[in-house]
Amino acid sequence: MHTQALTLVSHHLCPYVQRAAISLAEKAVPFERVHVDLADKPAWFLDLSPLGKTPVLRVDDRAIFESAVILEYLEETRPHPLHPADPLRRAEHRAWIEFGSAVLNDIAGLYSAKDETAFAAKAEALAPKFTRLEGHLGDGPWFDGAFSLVDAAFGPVFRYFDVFDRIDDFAILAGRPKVAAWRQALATRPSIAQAVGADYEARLERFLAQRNSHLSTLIR
Ligand SMILES: N[C@@H](CCC(=O)N[C@@H](CS)C(=O)NCC(=O)O)C(=O)O
Repeated sequence: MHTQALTLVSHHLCPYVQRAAISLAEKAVPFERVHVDLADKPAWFLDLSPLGKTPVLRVDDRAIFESAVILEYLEETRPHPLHPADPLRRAEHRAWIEFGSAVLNDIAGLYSAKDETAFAAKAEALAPKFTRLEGHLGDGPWFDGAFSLVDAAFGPVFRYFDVFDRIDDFAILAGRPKVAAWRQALATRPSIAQAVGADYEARLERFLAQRNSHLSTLIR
């Protein structure tokens, strides 16, 4: 029985924060959530977060940064494992979580691309990563057997596409039936659905519209 108070220092749109929120929900671990403005970082946050990034998990008066590290800490200390028991499979899962981070970097490149050419280049870099996933996915509904941290990492990835799809059909995920089924399964998982606030999509759309990017011009 853990008595430590957990606080997830968050940003409303951060996909890395969502990973930790999903893990905590899957493990039924109570926690508080505090949101920071990353455009105007408070001093207390910079004290806790050496890289100035969310998420940070406060455990009583200590603080852990980096989402992958937070996930591992929760695996080691809380019930309901989300990693496979076999070390090799667990290593594979960690690798695919890293792959998820690379996909998130590409997504940030996509929504920040300044013009149509740069946008197309970013979309071209992103699409093969989903082809790779299509080749790796099995019969579903989850990435590999039981719901795992890889699923927790990709729920926030597909959430971006829910908003992108409302702007235009960029066909980045098209023609990949296993990816489509996985995306749908992830969207219905309560821990994933509840990892963001009810106003997430409106907030993301506002954020994208204000980026002075190619995507911003498509929103307007
Ligand atoms: N490698 C980090 C990435 C976290 C990250 O990039 N967080 C973003 C928000 S989603 C952030 O805090 N950015 C603020 C900044 O870089 O100034 C992790 O996995 O926790």
